[in-house]
Amino acid sequence: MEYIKNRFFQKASRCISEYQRLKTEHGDKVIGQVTIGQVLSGMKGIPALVTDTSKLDPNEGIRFRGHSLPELREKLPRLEEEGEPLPEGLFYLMLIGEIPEKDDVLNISKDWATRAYVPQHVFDVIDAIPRNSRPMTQFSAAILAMATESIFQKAYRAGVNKKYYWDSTYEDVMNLIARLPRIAAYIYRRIYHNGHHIEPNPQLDWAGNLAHMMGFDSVEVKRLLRLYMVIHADHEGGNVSAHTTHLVGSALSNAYYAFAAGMTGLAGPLHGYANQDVIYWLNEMCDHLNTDEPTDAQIAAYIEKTLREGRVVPGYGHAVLRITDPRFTVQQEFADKYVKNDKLINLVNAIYRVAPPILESTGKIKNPWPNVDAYSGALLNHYGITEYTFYTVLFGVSRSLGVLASLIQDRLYGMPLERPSSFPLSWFKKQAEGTSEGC
Ligand code: HAX
Repeated sequence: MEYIKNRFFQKASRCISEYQRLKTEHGDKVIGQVTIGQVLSGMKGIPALVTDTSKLDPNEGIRFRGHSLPELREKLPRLEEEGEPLPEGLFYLMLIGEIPEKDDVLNISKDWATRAYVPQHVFDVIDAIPRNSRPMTQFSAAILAMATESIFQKAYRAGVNKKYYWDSTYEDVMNLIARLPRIAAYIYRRIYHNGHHIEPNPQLDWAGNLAHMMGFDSVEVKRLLRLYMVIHADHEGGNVSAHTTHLVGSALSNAYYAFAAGMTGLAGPLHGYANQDVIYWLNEMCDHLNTDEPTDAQIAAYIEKTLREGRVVPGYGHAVLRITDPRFTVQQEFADKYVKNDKLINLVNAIYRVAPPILESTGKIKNPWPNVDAYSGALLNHYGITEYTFYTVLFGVSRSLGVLASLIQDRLYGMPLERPSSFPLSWFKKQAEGTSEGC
């Protein structure tokens, strides 16, 4: 499949000189200002990262290389007329910047199938971790253990010229993405199915094979996982998993190190863990109310109780978005089309009716609308993937597509070590008030 690599190089290499030219000729151009509020609020909104794969608009949602999710569900190649696009096509789009032909997508599927061999020591590492430890602990450790395979690391040690770093990183990225479904499914079967593992089927597409190895061979589950892998793939460069992968990669750490670090960020409750936290919180609410079909008034009271206790309502709010997440809407449309009367999905829909005005009335939550995690667990649960502690691993498999496509680009552009400045709190106080006394 060298032609995909060549196509990427042809398209992206035009930007290498632009990157360097901007740096040297326009290095002094001011593009924004940084406020103390931004620094003390987690650097929100500071234009500080270069990411080509996708861009998030607060009032519109995610666009991958300029295409919205509904557009991509129309335009990206799919296996069946009624099916969902293959995530391989989104990867191609993010990497190369063009909507692929069906053959390009099928070729990526084949390429990844040939790269999907996971070395035995990676399974040994997983098996050495207590079975009841969190799936994301096992997932991150397995990715790290696979760094023994890094082609970039060997090329670096052999003294390869830095302008070719992107080439061995491309190989690492393609190998890593290809192997993630096998690792994820291995962890799933290990924890929830007594270690009865299912061998991969190289004839299947990437997401279809993941469903198969987890033990789901129906058309419906494969369709859902293809959708899932597309909508979680990328969310521009500043979110924790993407930024961490980029940051660690900027030290020339190999793709395995960088992505494992990104996954430990995804594992946090304010990020990807939210998809399991939603189900935990819904179960907790139903237990508390002693019903799985609470009224709107009961839901409202429970949300208020959650806020009073100083906890977050998982699945709601966002650091950038100021609308209902289009990834939520896409899943809701999917459920409306294919699912009839599921109690958990009905509950998720009821919370969407009840929660936003309550969250808005706090006056401090900037986005009272649901994010992607508010819906995903209920859909997976409906299709039989009920083990919600596993959901963040599925998110992680998908997220590899965007953040690792970006890592190849980082290498091609020759992006430097990331190293912002930090100051003591007293310095900020001095900037604001002219004195650092009291700090
Ligand atoms: N429930 C309760 N309080 C919330 C809240 C929620 N859903 N969302 C925001 N807040 C609170 C914040 O904790 C913060 O409180 P303090 O001032 O007391 O610290 C205040 O409202 C202002 O926060 P914000 O500016 O609106 O939001 P942030 O950019 O700081 O945080 C989060 C964005 C997504 C982390 C936040 O909305 C949140 O905690 N949501 C719940 C967890 C969640 O769903 N995370 C997944 C987000 C999507 C994602 O990355 N998926 O992987």
